[in-house]
Parts: sequence; structure tokens; C-alpha cells
Amino acid sequence: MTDRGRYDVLLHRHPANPILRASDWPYPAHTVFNAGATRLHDGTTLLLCRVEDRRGHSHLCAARSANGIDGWVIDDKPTLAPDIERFPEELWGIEDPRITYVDELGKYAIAYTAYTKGGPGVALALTEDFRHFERYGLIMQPDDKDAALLPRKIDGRYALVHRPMHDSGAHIWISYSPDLRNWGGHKLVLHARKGAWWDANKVGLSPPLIETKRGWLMLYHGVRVTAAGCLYRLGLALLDLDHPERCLARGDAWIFGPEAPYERNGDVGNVAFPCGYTIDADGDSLNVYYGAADTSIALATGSINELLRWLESQ
Ligand code: BMA
Repeated sequence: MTDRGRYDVLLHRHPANPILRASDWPYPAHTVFNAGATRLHDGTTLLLCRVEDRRGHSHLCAARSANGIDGWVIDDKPTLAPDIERFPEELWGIEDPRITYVDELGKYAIAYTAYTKGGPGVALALTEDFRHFERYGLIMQPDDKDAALLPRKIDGRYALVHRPMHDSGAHIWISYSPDLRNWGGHKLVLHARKGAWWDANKVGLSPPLIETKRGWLMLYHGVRVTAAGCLYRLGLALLDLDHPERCLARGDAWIFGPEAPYERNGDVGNVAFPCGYTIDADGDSLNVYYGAADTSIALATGSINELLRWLESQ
């Protein structure tokens, strides 16, 4: 019996994990991980997977499934590849997409990391069908990543959660825009803690925020740097619906971390890194898709109400 046994289990690993690996790919791929996720209008689950090739560069590829677990139909070539002619900031690849459906636009917004000599920055693309994309290019300059758009405007402006790097640490911020191109009104949302904490020095948004009656539920990752390398774990916070820069609650303990062999071992061991989720028709059952050890894609399920209850009991 380990200590771990006494903590609440809020996210449950799916027995079919890992649900997607490079060997499932219809073309040569080294690893597949850190996928954005959404439910299409016809109920299909779409994962926009980060695929790394043998140069070490990543692109994005869509996989579709009726049940979000198996039977994946994977695009036979990259769905969104770096376009270095028009967007030189994508020279070393594009990574870690987060998908938000924006009702007002009738489009999905994909915030992703564009990686080049100046470092990683945040790029944005819109799409209606994950086949044609309207690229906005870099919207947050390097060094910045872990970004997702909110599904609706806040006080008349689009809002983007993101994670700029700073000498004082890597903290989560929110910025606002009238047109998705010009961004301002930057506010600190959640700071990395210090010292021995699991989320000391570096935190980042994981999947896009989840809207609930109590507030925006945020799953965020914390990075613990140890003598043996980094540990990527997940925590919870709740943000005010009208003023998302106001953090209403933050859990002290992490709720999910690398334990299974496919999370412990891989190209980058000890990483559980969700970039997307879907919610079932009951409005409560949550399917969290996460990159496992920068090598494969796994699924964990939970209940939004249970996550909220846990956060409020803290
Ligand atoms: C982060 C991101 C993720 C990656 C993680 C672990 O900084 O780059 O894409 O999964 O590191 O390597």
C-alpha cells in the first residue's frame, strides 16, 4: 500500500491506453502525442495530434473516431504542416494544438506552438472542417506557449490564456483582443509556486478552459524539476466567469501524474500532458486526451462535478 492509495482518484485511465501510437500512422511517424480534441457536429471525436518526424520536427494530423476510443481514421498525410514560406516562425515545426469551438464565428480556433530560432511562440488558425485553414500566424511572440482561446468573448473581446516565460518563472496569463490579431489587456491568472511545490517555477494551461456554472475550470500542468529530470503533473483551478483573471480556487495537490508504464517511459519519461478534452451529452462526463511520455496518446475520464467538488473541498 503506497501513500498514493489514500488520495482521491479523479481521472481514470482508460483500459485501452495508449489509444494512439506512431505505429497506427498511415505514413512514417516517430511519435504521436499532445493532441487537441473536439467533438464535431455529427458526434465524431476529432483529435488533432502532434506528430514528430525523424528530424525532430512536428506537424499536426487529424484522427477521427465515432466513440473517441478506437476505430480511428487518420488523415493519410499531414493535416496542418508548417508553412515556412508564409510563416517562417514555423521553421522547426508546429506543436501542442488546443482547439476551441467559437459559436459566434461558427469555426474552430486552433492555438498552437510555432517553433523557430527565436523560440516557441503562439500561433492561431481557424477552420470549419479541419481540412481548410485560415492562418493568423504568430499572435504571441516567443517565448510563449500553452495557449487556448476562450469559446466566447469576455466583455466584448476575445480572450486567450497563454504562458509567457519570464525571469520570475513561467506563469499563466490572459490577454484580450477585438479581432484575434491585436492583443492587449494582459493579466496574470495563475503564478507558479516556489520551492518544493509540485507546481514550482513553471506552470502552463493544459487543455482549453471548461465552462461551468461555478466558473472556468482550468486543468493546468506543473513542472517539477528533479535530479532525475522533469515531472509533468496536472492540477486544478477555478476562474471567475466574467473576470477570468480572478482565480477563485486552486487545489494544493496535483490530481493526475505519470504512473502507468506508458507515461513513465518514452522519449521524455514522466510526462502526462493533456491538450484537449471532450464532454459527453450528459454535460458532466469528461474525456481528457493527453500525451504520454511525448510518445503516445492516452485517455483519462472523469466527472466535471466531481472535479468541482474536490476543488471546493480544498
Ligand atoms: C513542454 C512542451 C510539451 C512537452 C513537454 C515534455 O515544454 O514542449 O510539448 O510534452 O515539454 O517534453
